Amino acid sequence: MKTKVLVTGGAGFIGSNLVESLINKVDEIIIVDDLSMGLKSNLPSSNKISFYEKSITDYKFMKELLVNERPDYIFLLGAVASVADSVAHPIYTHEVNQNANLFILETIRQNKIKIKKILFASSAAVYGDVVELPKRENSEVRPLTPYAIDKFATERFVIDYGKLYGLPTVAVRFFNVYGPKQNPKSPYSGVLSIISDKIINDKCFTIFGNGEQTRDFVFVDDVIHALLLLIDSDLALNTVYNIATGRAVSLNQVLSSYEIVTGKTLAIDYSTPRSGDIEHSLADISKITSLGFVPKYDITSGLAKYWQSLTDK
Ligand code: UD2
Repeated sequence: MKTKVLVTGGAGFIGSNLVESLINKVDEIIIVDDLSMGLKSNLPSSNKISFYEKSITDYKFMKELLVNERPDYIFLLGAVASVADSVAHPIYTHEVNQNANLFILETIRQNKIKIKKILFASSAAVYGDVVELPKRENSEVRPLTPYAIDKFATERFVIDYGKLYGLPTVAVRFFNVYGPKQNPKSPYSGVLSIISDKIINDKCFTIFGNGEQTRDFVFVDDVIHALLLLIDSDLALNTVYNIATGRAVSLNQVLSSYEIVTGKTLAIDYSTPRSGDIEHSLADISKITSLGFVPKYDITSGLAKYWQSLTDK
């Protein structure tokens, strides 16, 4: 039987890495991406891919697509991905990050589309400034921004559509994902994409604070393995999983590892801590490791592969 997969946000950082990995595994990949963050050049060329430059908020288009294509699996990765953008544009963010995803769920329900699994990408941002570490999926949540509020609410909708209407779903909370195709263009882009950009262009990197803040940085290849495991596992049903490594490293440790990997010395200056920053973030990943997930990359091997992808071009 042919397998058809829909990926919203498929031209973005995580989406395009997922698509690359799906190419050899499925028969057809439909991508919906408005290219607000993603790039068409992120996508491999393959006759298995149908690409639509559309917003997931185009309900007429999304309904026709779902009803006509009836995908087996759906990855909901399309989003306003920047927390800062969500603070600047809360209503627009809400349309994209929540309403458009709810519309997809409801269209599937109303049209009785037989989905094998639908996966929604949420974020560690839902934990907000909760100090408990490591963060477990059942830790307190304290969403502090429109981005985090919509991610948490949509996570709940996705899980509830599973429980109320029998739609097989799963949600994930990404921690600090890094790797090839991450877009460094905004000051609020993932810090490792910014550092990489500075190294390549011989520019100075500004540390906000003293560099002792810690994060659970997870390499994108590990994230893709986790997504594929969860979409396939019958045990991962109508619930949420942290996706991370379960290890925290400080920004200063990251910088020294990256200097070793690249053989370059990075010019650094220090600035005041960024407002709203949390000091430490670390995931408990025992829920997903109980399904067989093992992160393959630590920060050094992840950075080495990332750097190789940046310098291979
Ligand atoms: C990001 C998201 C957050 C959540 C989290 C996932 C933003 C603003 N925040 O926050 O909502 O999804 O990831 O765990 O998108 N830094 C510098 N210099 C720079 C850039 C960053 O020192 O040029 C610092 C920054 O102040 C922070 C750390 O690096 O302490 C990591 O920054 P980040 O934006 O990559 O990630 P995070 O966890 O702060």
